[in-house]
Amino acid sequence: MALLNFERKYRVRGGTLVGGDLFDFWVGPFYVGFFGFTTIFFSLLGTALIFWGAALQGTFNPWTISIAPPDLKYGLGVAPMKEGGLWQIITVCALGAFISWALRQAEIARKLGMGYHIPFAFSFAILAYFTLVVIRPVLMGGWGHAFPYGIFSHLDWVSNVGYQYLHFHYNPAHMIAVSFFFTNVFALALHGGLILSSVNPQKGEDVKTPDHEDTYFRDAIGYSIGTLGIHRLGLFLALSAAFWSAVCIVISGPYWTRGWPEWWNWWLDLPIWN
Ligand code: UQ1
Repeated sequence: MALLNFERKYRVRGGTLVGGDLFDFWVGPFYVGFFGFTTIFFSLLGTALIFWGAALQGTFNPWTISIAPPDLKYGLGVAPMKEGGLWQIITVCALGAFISWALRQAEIARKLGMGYHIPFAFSFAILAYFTLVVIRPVLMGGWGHAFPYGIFSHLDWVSNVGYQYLHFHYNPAHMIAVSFFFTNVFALALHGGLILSSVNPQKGEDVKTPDHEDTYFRDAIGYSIGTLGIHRLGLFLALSAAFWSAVCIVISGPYWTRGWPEWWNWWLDLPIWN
């Protein structure tokens, strides 16, 4: 089917969450909608504020630009513009843009009568960011616990916070998150390899069917999860990786303040060793 043919079929009015028909149009290939406008608004404003912060800092080197959150002395209050207030407004813009994007995904899904799996999945990425810059700082009583917006500076923050808990790899939720990230890579490598091996044959050879794919794994390991199942598994693995990442940072500080290796003393303290 030619591209413009199915565009006529699917680019129809309706299904909007906000704004009725007012924003229900396309610009070139892009659906706009109310949340298209709010996405553009928050991203342009946020980006402009980052450039202002860079100018105040006196550098436009993309590696070293850094917008720091307020000092801990400001607690959970509003900080002066040049002392973290900029970071606070940029955070509002970032959340505004991310949430607008998720709602735009939901509107497009509604227009097409599809499920909400994509906005649901993206919301886990938003949750991970929200946990870092809002939930954990609020639980710890200061915006200064959030991370700075800069390429090197946020890496320094991750390293410093990690060492604050002595050895972050002993954080049990971090262990679960990392395991999910690795399992994701494993599953995507298997899936990508399997699909290419069956539907991208050499010249002159036939494309293989899902039966071939199922049989490959039954021959290899006695089990196939199926063509729908692998995508359910993939989404589960990806969402779990984001979820446990959020858990591992939100428990560091609000729940556990010492080194993570020490947390495992519960094991040595079990009464069964006597
Ligand atoms: C699989 O079983 C399957 O079903 C046919 C796929 O679908 C195309 C896959 O991509 C993969 C990777 C598997 C194997 C996965 C498990 C968990 C056995």
